[in-house]
Amino acid sequence: MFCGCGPGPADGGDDGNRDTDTDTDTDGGTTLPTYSTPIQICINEVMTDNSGSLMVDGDWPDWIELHNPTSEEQSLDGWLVHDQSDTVQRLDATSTIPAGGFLVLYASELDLPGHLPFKLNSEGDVVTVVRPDASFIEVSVPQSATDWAFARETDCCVGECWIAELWGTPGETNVIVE
Ligand SMILES: [Ca+2]
Ligand SMILES: [Ca+2]
Repeated sequence: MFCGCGPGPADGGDDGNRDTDTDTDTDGGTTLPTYSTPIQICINEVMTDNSGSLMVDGDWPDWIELHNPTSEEQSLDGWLVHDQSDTVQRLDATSTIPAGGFLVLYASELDLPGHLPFKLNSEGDVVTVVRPDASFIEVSVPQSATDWAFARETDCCVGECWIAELWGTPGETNVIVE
């Protein structure tokens, strides 16, 4: 059912801000759509097996935290979210992230606002967020123990800066608990 986003016309990666690379367009042909404001949303933190980290709507959902490090509010209207299952959620105009803010999506299979129609696999999963221009950001989440989040050491840090953190910080800035 879902197609056209992988490997995709853009470079993917997990830093969320490489849309303006020119290395995907060296033949002088079509250029990728560009935004007047760079879209730098990142997948900031993921929990695939939540039993005590975050309760929402009477449920303990798996969750995905997105972060907007820019100085402008970002609408995610029309963006897609999926994992390795076949289920895809299209976000609507209610999905916005304030400047410097966070958006937590609940992977619960509950049919409620803010919830996704799939759960995440604690044996390991891949979370993908697809922008309207079909470029995407993606994170491979390793096998995780109950209530351990897979989190960037600092918000939207680039590269191999992921750690496992008990409880995580859903909806708040990522901090390393020493
Ligand atoms: Ca799960
Ligand atoms: Ca966080």
